[in-house]
Amino acid sequence: MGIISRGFHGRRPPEGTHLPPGQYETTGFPVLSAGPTPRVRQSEWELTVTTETGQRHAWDWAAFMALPSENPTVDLHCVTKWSKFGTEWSGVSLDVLLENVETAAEYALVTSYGGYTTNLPLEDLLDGKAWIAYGYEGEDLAPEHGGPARLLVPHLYLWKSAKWVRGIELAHSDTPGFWESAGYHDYGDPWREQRYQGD
Ligand SMILES: Nc1nc2c(c(=O)[nH]1)N[C@H]1C(S)=C(S)[C@@H](COP(=O)(O)O)O[C@H]1N2
Ligand SMILES: [Mo]
Repeated sequence: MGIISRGFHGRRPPEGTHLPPGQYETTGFPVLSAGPTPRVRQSEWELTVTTETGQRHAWDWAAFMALPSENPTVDLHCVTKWSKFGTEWSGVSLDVLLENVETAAEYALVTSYGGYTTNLPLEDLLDGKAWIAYGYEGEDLAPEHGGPARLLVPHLYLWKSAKWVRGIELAHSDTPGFWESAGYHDYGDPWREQRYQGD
């Protein structure tokens, strides 16, 4: 990967604070899905990255599992106002996945099995800020939480963490995803309370 600047738009939490403005802590793990849970077998799962020039990179489950993985512990913040602290995941960093992807794109549109989409700046997927997660608390990621694999981008509201992830389309321009087209904020920084358009 090259060329683009690696700024960080997300506001960092004040020291010692876990709870963004307007949020409350929950210890449960609510399921929020806009439709039915797609059942995707590992054997038929594939993740593709497509660049702005049409270059296509694909990983089947075996190729994906052969990549080095990490065990991030992160806080989750849902726009419906619950936050969950200290969740433990297994996943492959987007830095690893995009290492050999030649692109000058600034935006990513993430697509899911089932049709969900969400958009974010490419730089928000880089520098240790995002993973393709396949494990949760030491177990396979449950289907209702996005298994076999989901995007995990915890510094933005959780609607950006696409469950049942299937593709990442890199582009020079920003295309709003499912919730972003329905009035949610284009970026979604919980520390700036960017819930809806105009926030
Ligand atoms: N594919 C897909 N991903 C999705 C959603 C969805 O409906 N479909 N919902 C989003 C929303 S609004 C939230 S809050 C989180 C919820 O994740 P959870 O169900 O694991 O708590 O998933 C996000 N990712
Ligand atoms: Mo959400």
